[in-house]
Amino acid sequence: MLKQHELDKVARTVLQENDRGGYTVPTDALYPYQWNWDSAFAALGFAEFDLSRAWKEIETLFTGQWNNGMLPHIIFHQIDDRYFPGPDEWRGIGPIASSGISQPPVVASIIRQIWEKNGACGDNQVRTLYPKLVQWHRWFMNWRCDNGVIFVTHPWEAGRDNAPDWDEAMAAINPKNIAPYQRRDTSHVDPAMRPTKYDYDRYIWLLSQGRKYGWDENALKKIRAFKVADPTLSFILLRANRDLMHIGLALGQNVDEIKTWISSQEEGVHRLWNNDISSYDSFDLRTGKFAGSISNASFMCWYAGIYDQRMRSHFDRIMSKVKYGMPSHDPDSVRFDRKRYWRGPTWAIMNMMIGIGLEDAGEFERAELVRSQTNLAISQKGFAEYFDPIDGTPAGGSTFTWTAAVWLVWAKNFIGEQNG
Ligand code: 2M8
Repeated sequence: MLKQHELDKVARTVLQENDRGGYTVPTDALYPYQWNWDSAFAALGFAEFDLSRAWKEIETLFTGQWNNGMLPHIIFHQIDDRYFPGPDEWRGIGPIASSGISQPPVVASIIRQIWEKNGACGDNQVRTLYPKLVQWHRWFMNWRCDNGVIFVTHPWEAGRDNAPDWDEAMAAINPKNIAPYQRRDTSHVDPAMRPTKYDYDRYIWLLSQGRKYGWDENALKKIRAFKVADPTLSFILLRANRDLMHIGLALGQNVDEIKTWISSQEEGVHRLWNNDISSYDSFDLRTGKFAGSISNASFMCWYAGIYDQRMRSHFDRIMSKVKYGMPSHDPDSVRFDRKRYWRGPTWAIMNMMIGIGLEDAGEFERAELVRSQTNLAISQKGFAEYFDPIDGTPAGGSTFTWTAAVWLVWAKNFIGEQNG
């Protein structure tokens, strides 16, 4: 096991080696492009030792912003055949080749975090980025909001690709007429740690629908086959809107519009509460049915500033069963699969957001528990994409950008009441 300062050095090296000049890939080969929320976490990591590089990361991300405000989930700066589906499949309509959907909008919160930590450094960057953030958040409120709850139109939009949250909605899709395709992910990573072919057929079919309608949200709105209200997007955007309002006020901007978003979301997130399982949950907006899934996103309520004590008992129950951080799905569920991606493994970024939320809520012991387990995973097993939450086995890609960033900015630092 490496010592803390040695790990710091390795974490910095991971970020530097994944740097492709102005943007950072999540990891080499498996994900050779710029991903939206990965990039935001990369910026947070860079801000620990190279502030100008941190701002550059976010500026490069926004070079891919579409005219309608959407910030794509992947920006294809340079063609790389090691990833599928690439730019020819997606045919995004932005200034740079991109995908056609977005991803959890952590950027505003990360910008605030970096800006506040570094005083006046970054004023110019924040002033330039602010209107772009407003445009992006407005896109979410216009196209992904149903009475205050935020929904996904593709599992990749939530970032939790094969989570059990989407099982029923995915089962309702008949992926007919998709052209034959060849996956690349399973040539980089053990297929047992990745989504199945059944999932990929549906991912690709949903993508082909978007492409067919030229990513015209107005047209797509009428034919959507997948529309699931999601705690990841709902909670992350709520926090991001609060942070955006804070930034706007600091810049002397009128934030009335953002205030209306926040109030509508504060009302809306309650719709995610599933009484049958006493938890925040996803629900299918087409059928009204809950997914019945207690996931790591269910615990992001605190991150959104919803200080709901009802999630505590699930938190304590689940955390008593694992050693390496909050699993992406409830270990007591029959759908729990400890190695398969978003159906069980633990993810450093989710742990960090859960921990930050708990700390904000004054729940220092619980925050420290998630932090110390994440610390254990990384210090024992390295900078993996995700980990088996029970025995810590590293899974997915290695030398992973966001895991390195989480180490530098959060996992290595003890959380106690005195720090709160
Ligand atoms: C994973 O998703 C991509 C598609 O976006 C994939 O599997 O090909 C997810 O874990 C997602 O949240 C993440 O941003 C991306 C890159 O790390 O990989």
